[in-house]
Amino acid sequence: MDPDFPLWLRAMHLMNFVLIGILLRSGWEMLSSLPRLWWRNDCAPGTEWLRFTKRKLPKEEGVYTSLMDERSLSPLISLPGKKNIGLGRHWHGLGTTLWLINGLAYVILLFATGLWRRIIPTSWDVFPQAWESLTIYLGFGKPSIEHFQPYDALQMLGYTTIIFVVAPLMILTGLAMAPAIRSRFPRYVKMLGGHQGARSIHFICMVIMTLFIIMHVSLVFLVHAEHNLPKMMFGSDDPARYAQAFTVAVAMIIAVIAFWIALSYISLADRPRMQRFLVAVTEPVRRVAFGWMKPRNRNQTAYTEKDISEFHWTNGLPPTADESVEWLEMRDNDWADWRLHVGGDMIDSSLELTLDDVKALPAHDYIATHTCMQGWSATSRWTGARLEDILALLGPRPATAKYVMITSHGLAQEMIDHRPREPFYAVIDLETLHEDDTVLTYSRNGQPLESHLGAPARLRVESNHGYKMVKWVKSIEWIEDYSVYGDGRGGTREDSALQAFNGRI
Ligand SMILES: Nc1nc2c(c(=O)[nH]1)N[C@H]1C(S)=C(S)[C@@H](COP(=O)(O)O)O[C@H]1N2
Ligand SMILES: [Mo]
Repeated sequence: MDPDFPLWLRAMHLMNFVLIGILLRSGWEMLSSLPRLWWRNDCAPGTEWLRFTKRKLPKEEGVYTSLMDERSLSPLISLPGKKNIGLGRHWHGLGTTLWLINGLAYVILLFATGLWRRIIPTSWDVFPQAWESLTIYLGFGKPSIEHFQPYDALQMLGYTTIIFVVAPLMILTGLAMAPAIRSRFPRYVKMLGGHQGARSIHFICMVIMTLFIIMHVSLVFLVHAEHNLPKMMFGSDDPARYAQAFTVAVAMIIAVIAFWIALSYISLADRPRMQRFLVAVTEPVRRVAFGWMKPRNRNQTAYTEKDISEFHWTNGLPPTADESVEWLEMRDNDWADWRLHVGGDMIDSSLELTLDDVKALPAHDYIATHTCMQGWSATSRWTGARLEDILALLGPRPATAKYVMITSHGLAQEMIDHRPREPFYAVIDLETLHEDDTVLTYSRNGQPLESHLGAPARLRVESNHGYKMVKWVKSIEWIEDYSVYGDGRGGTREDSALQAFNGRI
């Protein structure tokens, strides 16, 4: 046995292969839900630097929704495939957690055992030597086996770049896409080029990672496989065991690919069950990873007037006559008859507020970046009344009220089982309710809310993804538990797209 290829190294290498596949495949699921990439944070139509769809975006705001832009990928390609961004995101979360644990343990062991010396170059000679290897490869030759002790200069450079540059960059840009980070550390996100910059860099790193994997696996089989494969499989540099190692390696690769695809089909077989499982395992991790950061910092000043977006995507179009004649009539009457119902079954008193009543409450005004979990973003100035101030008009919180449910005049864009569409709603917990920027807004960029953005009033929950931000708000109610409403997952996007109740990340 060659101690240079200890079991931990081989096991973690295999684990990494399995997990990277999960991350790539679930990442493609997310990309397919908004198959465009931008550097600009307003995601204006026609300004994307790369797109994977032939659809042309209308220049006009509010006629095209991001849900319409979704593409469906085969479960053979993405995890789980078939427009399931909610499950894709949960898989990405679970994959990231396991990949981080595996990767961290690997790097620690690398340094603890001194094995880092053969991966991280310590001499400038690595560059001329790598160049020499490269010219040999380019001439379709193989560097002789003496170069590999156990890695040649080109491998050292490749591995070091992937492990210590590309992987950390993926972690940093991945974090920047989380609203938990975006809303608390906006300057950090700005440094990476905003949400879209982070998303684009994440994508480019993914491409580098994918090309690396293809090259890496090919070279293992093409260059001195009789040495590589016995080392990888058995930890021994014994060419006599090549046939055995080759068979085990190929069988393992096939088994891993079959496992990746099986995850897709298992997920699709019972999507709500898979959502429950994935949320149950990822939620505690989120709590540990992000829980310590509460409460989020007040008085954000990171975004200023010059960050305000020219264009704002839409998700969900204004209610039509089959959705709410009431809303259309109120709109035509300039909202004079609009009433916001504030109450709920668990409380005897209720209120019907006019728009002026809402405007009479202390106005909260701020600039923030909206991120839809599909991938687009836009920065706007919002003005409104804090949700907690509105609920305070009812008196103290009923003792058993644990959540607030906000319901729209508009209907859900689609239901998970294609039953008739039900009113769009979202539920937030008490902690979210009391956050600084949980606001019922009536104005954007100093103007009354446009119809497509939720006129006359829409919810903003700046610590969360867009799916909590109910537009065309009809009622705000105290509730005890959300499991009795809708499909019981705490909101329309949770019910129909299997997003997590916790929309912070
Ligand atoms: N009533 C209603 N509210 C809604 C939606 C919807 O479809 N209907 N979509 C949500 C989602 S997923 C997002 S990202 C934001 C988009 O807000 P915007 O259209 O103002 O950009 O609205 C949220 N609120
Ligand atoms: Mo969204």
